[in-house]
Amino acid sequence: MFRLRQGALRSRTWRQSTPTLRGVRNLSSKSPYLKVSEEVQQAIHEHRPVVALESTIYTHGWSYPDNIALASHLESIVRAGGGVPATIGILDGIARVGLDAEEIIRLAGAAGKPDTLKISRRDLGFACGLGSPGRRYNGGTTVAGTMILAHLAGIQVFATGGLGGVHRGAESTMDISADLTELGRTPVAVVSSGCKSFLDIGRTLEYLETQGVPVATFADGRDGNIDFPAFWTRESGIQSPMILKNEKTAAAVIHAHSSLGLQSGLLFANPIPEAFSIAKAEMDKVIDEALQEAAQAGATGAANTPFILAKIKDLTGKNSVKSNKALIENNVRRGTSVAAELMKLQA
Ligand code: PSU
Ligand code: MN
Repeated sequence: MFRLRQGALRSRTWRQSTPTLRGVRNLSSKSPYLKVSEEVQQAIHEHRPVVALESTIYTHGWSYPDNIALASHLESIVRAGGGVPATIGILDGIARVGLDAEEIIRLAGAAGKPDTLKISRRDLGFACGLGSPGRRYNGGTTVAGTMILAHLAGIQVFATGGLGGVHRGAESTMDISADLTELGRTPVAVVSSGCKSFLDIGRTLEYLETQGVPVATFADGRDGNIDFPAFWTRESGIQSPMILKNEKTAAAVIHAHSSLGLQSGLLFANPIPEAFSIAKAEMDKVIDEALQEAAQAGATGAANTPFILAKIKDLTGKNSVKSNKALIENNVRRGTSVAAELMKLQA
């Protein structure tokens, strides 16, 4: 009864465009391919801050067992901030929103295996629809894949490390990450550290503009022109289209965007903490080498990003892993706080 009234009185916000709890239950029970954990369903019902976390970083980025440590640490950061984490991925051919600790260990343990998939929008049907009893697919969801499933579950905020983008040379290869079109069509706010400069950051921002995606960078007390960050470095040479003072202002933007019924996602860039940033010149050299090796190896299409990321990791060693960890943690902290501020506005 209470649930019905609440639904009827709800203003035109994202919550209206996302499935209601009843919708989620229906979706979960009607579709054998989607399972939203009880904890996440409950948290959404109670309007607690929920933060989506992706899993391609565990299956195609970090290696075992570091990926498990990272996954559990990120979840604990969300909880410490008063939120509920929803790690998202595909396990045994079922799209899962809110994997538990054992399930994360299973998925992370499948990292690097040839039948562990990297799942973006186009891959969801294959990952869930193919396979045979006892041999269903496992896979990490990319930013795009994670956004889709988060939205189906009614989650509005998602924190990650880096975002896919327009690849250098895309004017001939047309390699543009499906993360960008997803941001154009799925109303989830993504907190990331921008994108790595093996991508064409200028064109990535142009593409996001075309897709109607609000893009802003957290200023943290800085004035004047602020760059859209390039993952390891706070500077990219490309100015951020907008800047945001803090999590509260980010939440205000999400609230206004959704209240207007806009169906696109939002991208909030959170620059790497200064202490962990790596000099641009140093990274440029490494990236050039990684790009050359990718070209020589013929790593194109969906294999391109994981190949380059692995090369960069090889070439930079421990230093870049430490920075990578620091920035993801920082994004998850920030994402949790944005989700908490948003819940206050939507109360
Ligand atoms: N960029 C990074 N780290 C990552 C990825 C991208 O710096 O882990 C992953 C994310 O899951 C992202 C995906 O969504 O790669 C993009 O792949 P593609 O370029 O094939 O769309
Ligand atoms: Mn691509």
